[in-house]
Amino acid sequence: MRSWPAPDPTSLPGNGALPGRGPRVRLHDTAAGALVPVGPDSGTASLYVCGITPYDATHLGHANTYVAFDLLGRAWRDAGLDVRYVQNVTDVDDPLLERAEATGVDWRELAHSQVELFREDMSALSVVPPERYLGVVEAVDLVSGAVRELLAAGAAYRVPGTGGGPDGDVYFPVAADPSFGSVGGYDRATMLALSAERGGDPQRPGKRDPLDPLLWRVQRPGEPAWEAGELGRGRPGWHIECTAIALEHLGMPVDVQGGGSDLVFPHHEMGAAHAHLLRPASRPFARAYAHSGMVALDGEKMSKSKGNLVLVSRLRAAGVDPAVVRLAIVSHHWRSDWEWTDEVLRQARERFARWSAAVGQPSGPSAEGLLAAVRERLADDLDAPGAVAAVDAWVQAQSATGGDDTAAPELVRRTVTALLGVSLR
Ligand code: 5CA
Ligand code: ZN
Repeated sequence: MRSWPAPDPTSLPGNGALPGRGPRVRLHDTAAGALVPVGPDSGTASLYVCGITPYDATHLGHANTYVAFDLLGRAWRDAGLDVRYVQNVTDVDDPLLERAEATGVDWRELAHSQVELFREDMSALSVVPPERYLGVVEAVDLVSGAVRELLAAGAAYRVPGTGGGPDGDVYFPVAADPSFGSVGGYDRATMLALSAERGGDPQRPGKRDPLDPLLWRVQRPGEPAWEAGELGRGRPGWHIECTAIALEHLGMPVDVQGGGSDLVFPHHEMGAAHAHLLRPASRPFARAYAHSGMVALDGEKMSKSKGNLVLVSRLRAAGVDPAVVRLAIVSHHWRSDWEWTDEVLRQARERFARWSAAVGQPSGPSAEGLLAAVRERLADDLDAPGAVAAVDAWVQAQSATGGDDTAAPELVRRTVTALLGVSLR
């Protein structure tokens, strides 16, 4: 699948846009419950971020997640690393098919139109595109191959049909992975509750463990399906999709597996368990599991199923500068839960205007300390609000006392563009 146009390469770190280099990046790893260094000392860092299920894209919650991992990619580049980034599109799954059915739109068309909007939004938000952007539809053979491998390894089993359903849905036995549970660290009661809430089927009869997730769903009447050898016609379960794509296009372990905090369990826990059985010698699946906070609207998590959405495309259509939207996002810590309000947008607009005016001046206070401060803040668990505060302080000093460094305004502009991804006007 086509990704989206990249920002101007000369605006990115690591291309001579900024003098010197940033420090090694440390990030909060959900599995360790602590900050860990992420990415190698030199060479290429690998990143897999879970992509959208393409209906009702792109809301501010999605944008928050992809901007968070874009900050990581920029910090890595600034530290001298190359970045190999892969993202999926869940373009076949129950919620997408249900929405298509409910609205009378062909599921392929729905997915196509929403992916198109997502691309435009990501590009408008200056998010550096993944090197590989893959839908499940185009990765079906890869995913069914992984399911067959698990069956051959004894790490998958078939379940008889119930309630008139066909025989042969394939499930993964969570008991097969001795480290199952280590990503989220949840107790069993919590795992059962989250599984029921987030696409699992703990009530399904015939499973060895209620937590066991679906790997392959045999075709039901009217559902899309693909031939998959001994698995029969059907479609992939959700978690195995990301595992199969990540193993094929990044290899294992990946440096960072990312997504929103609603993916810790079951999605990332199950994805890791699948990988541990597929490539036992290369454990763990990821060196770090990183989870961005949830964006809410009117006190509730913004979600497609609830319909309480602020869409990036609607803001753009209403004339809001996407760089202002990005500034509003990076003014919040990537791991914190926060609420989108008109006030958040108003403050970002004002800050953007102050910053733009400041970098348009012929001179200002020296900005080398600012560049070092922004780098230091971002390398410390992507503390973008700390970096924003450092820029605020420079802008404040410039308007209060000014300065005679004629290179400073341009250096501030480049710092903000390259590291925060916010292009000032
Ligand atoms: N296709 C799957 C991942 S394989 C999926 O979760 N799709 S999604 O469209 O529901 O979400 C896409 C990404 O946005 C995920 O990383 C998810 O964690 C994140 N996300 C969803 N809602 C929010 C929210 N309200 N705030 C922050 N991030 C969110
Ligand atoms: Zn995923």
